[in-house]
This record gives sequence, C-alpha cells and structure tokens, in this order.
Amino acid sequence: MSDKLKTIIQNNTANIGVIGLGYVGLPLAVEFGKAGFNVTGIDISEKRVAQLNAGDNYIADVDDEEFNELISNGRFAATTSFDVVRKLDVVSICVPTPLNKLKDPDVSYIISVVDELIKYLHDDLLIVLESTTYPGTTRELVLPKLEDAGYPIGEKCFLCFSPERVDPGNPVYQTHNTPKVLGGITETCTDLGVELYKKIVSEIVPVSSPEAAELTKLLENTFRSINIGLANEMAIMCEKLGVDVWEVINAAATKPFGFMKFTPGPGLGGHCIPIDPHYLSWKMKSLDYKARFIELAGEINTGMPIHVLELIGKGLNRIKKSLNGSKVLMIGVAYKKDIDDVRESPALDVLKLLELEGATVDYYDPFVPKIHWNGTTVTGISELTEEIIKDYDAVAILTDHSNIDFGFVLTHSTLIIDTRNVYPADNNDHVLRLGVG
Ligand code: SAJ
Repeated sequence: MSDKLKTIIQNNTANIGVIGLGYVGLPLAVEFGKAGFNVTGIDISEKRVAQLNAGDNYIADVDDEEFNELISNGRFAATTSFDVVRKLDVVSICVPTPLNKLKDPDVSYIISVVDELIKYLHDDLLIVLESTTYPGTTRELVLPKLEDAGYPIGEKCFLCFSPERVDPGNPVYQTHNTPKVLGGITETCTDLGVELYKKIVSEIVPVSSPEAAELTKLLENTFRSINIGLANEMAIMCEKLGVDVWEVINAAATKPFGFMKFTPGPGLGGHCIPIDPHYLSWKMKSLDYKARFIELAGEINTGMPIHVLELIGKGLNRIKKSLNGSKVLMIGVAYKKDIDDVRESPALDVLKLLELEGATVDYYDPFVPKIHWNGTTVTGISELTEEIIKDYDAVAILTDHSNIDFGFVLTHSTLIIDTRNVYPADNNDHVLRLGVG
C-alpha cells in the first residue's frame, strides 16, 4: 500500500490537500505548489476561498507573484468542501488550537476537521496534523476516529504529527528553511511524512512518536514563556532594588555561552506563547501533575499589565494627578514590534485596566489603524503631532515599533511610562521606565 503512496510523493504526482489556509496553511500550500505538486486548499471561510481563487493573497509571508503563478498554472485551488479528499493522497491539517474562556485547550477545530475527513477517507491517505496541541491528541483523538471508520493506521491510512514553526514576518526563517520535526504513529507513517516534507523543507527531524513531536513544539514555546516570565520578574525585583534591569540583562547577554537574552515588557501577547504552555499544563493536570513553572510564568506574565497600570498611576501621582480623570495616550497596541497583530496583546489589557480606573485612553499605532474593543471599533490617532501629544497627561509606550519617532514623543510629552526600554538613558526626569528603580 504505502509503496504506491511513497512513489507518488517522491515523483511529485501526489495530490496534496492543506486544511486551514491561515498564516501556517497558506505558506505550506504554496511551498508544496512550488515543489511541483497539485495542491487543494480547504478552508471553512467562503470569503477566504473566493479571495484565494481570485489570486488575492492575504498572508504577508506569501509572495503574491509566486501565489498567482500557482493559480494561473492550476497548481493551487481552494474549496470549502471536503469531498475533494477522495482525490487527495496527502492532507495537512493547519487549523487553530486556541484556549477557551476557561483557559482550557479548544481542540474543536481539529475534531470538526477530522469528522469531515472520515466521510471521504480512502486507502493510501497520509494525514499530518500540524496544529499545536497537547501530547496525545494525535493518538487519542485523531487515530480512533480514523480506525473506527475502518482505516487501520499504518496499513490503510497513515498518520503523523508535525508541529508548525511559522514565525510570521520573520525575514530569515520561513517554511522552507525552518527544520521540521515529525513523528508518525508507525515507522511507515514517519517514513511517508519524511518523504513528503523533505520535498519542501531543507531539514526534517524525525522523532519516535507523535507525542514526542507534539511535546517538542510545546517545549519550544514554554521555554519562551518561562524565560520571558523570569525577565518580567527580574524587572519587578530591579524596581525594588533600585537597579536598571535593562542594563543588567544587556550585561548578562555579554556572556558568550550559557545565557539567552529575554527582555521584560508589558505582558505576553500573540497567538502562540501565551497559549501553547497551557496545552501542556492542562494535559499534566489530567495526569494529576501540576506544571508549576508554566503556571508561575503565566501568573507573572498575565500580571504585567497590572504592573504597568501601577507604574502609570505612580507617574501621574508624581505630578499630583490621579488615574481617574487623566488622559492617557498608549503608543503601540500590537503584541510585538513591527507587526499588526493584536491577538492577546497586553496593550489591550492595559487599556481595559486604565478605563476601569476612570482614565480616558486613546492609542496610536501605525500598524493598527483600528481595534475592535468592547463590542465597538476604536480608531487610533492617525498621526502624532506636538499639539496632540501635549493634550495627554501621560504617554504609555507599550510597543516599540521601528517607524515611530520616539525622540519627538520624548520632547513633547509631560510624562512617559516606557515598558520597552525605548529611552535607555536615565536622565529624562519625565520618563518612568519599567524595571528601573
Ligand atoms: N516578549 C517579551 N520579551 C521577550 C520576548 C518576547 O516580553 O524577550 C513578548 C513579546 O512582546 C510578545 C510575546 O512575548 O508580546 C511573544 O513574543 P515572541 O517573540 O515569542 O513572538 P511570537 O508570539 O510571534 O512567537 C513566535 C513563535 N513561533 C512559533 O510558535 C512557530 C515562537 O516560537 C518564536 O520563537 C517567536 O515567534 C520568535 O522567535 O519570533
């Protein structure tokens, strides 16, 4: 069975499907198309499918010209219906795995995709799950559905987990040059997965099981969350010690081995780092184990917006003002510099906390013209002028975008709370810096 599948993968005649055409799925589909495969994208959104089939690429990391070439030479087409799976030999699943309101894993997207897939299963189909999820998802959630449908894994169908490592906007690492970890249910599954991905990625890292692959991804992002949590706690300790945390971190970073630089900030944003570690701690709870590092880092990181609020209150207090009734301008709402993504952005938490204290808050972010806030749409300040800046009692810098003239902001602000070390010098009396006593 698998020899036939292996051959059509090796000679690029396998028909490939990618389910979920977001910042992971679309670049993946394009890479397979560029490698010479016929690729079908499956997405739940009619709008997205229509956009893509019209050659309208909405993912910044995907090159418009390359994408349109695939469309015009018929290498890529998108659809909302799963019946195309009957004609596919390979399917990669790249759907979201968020947290629900209780901060528990929400694997409903994976479940609904697999429930659709099993309607169109056939012999010799390779399925690769890429969505970040807790260890065991592939074997405990996906495999039983496939086998209950009459397709024993490793014989009729083949199943692997291979974590996505897409870092949107990364100028150096894209899908093709980021090593790809992959673990199959059986050796044959792993072999087929390796044959497939080595067509588009320069380095494949096979591991012994899907659990090892699932946990690899979670370790990568838990490592970041915990180290960012340490940097944030160092900032709080430095404020109490009267030391400059940025100076200390930069000095520590001169150590050529055994140290990796992380910096404090207003909190932890993005669609990966604040979320992925909770997939692991949730799974461990089901095994009666408390993943203490993850929980503590989560507490510290989610506590940073409150700490920023305290800093703003402290700064206003110095000029005999209170949060209540003050006008605060937040500079930057994206979760990190030079991107337009506000998902889980700590700036939104700071905004909520400021408004709860009775402050009037506006924001300026050249990458984010408007945000959906409290059921309404809030439009950011369109440009920073001297007159506008002077109209605010305090300016809080939450995202240090490269295209903002922070010198201009320094000159015209009455009070600045700097959470990103934009003003490293310590001779600006009207600047209150996170992590500096
Ligand atoms: N942050 C800090 N201090 C730091 C680093 C980050 O406060 O030292 C904050 C950022 O401001 C942001 C959040 O943490 O709010 C997450 O930042 P991130 O740099 O981890 O960026 P992400 O969320 O885009 O993470 C992605 C991840 N990629 C994948 O999951 C495939 C992550 O694994 C990458 O390491 C990261 O990009 C990266 O290195 O850019």
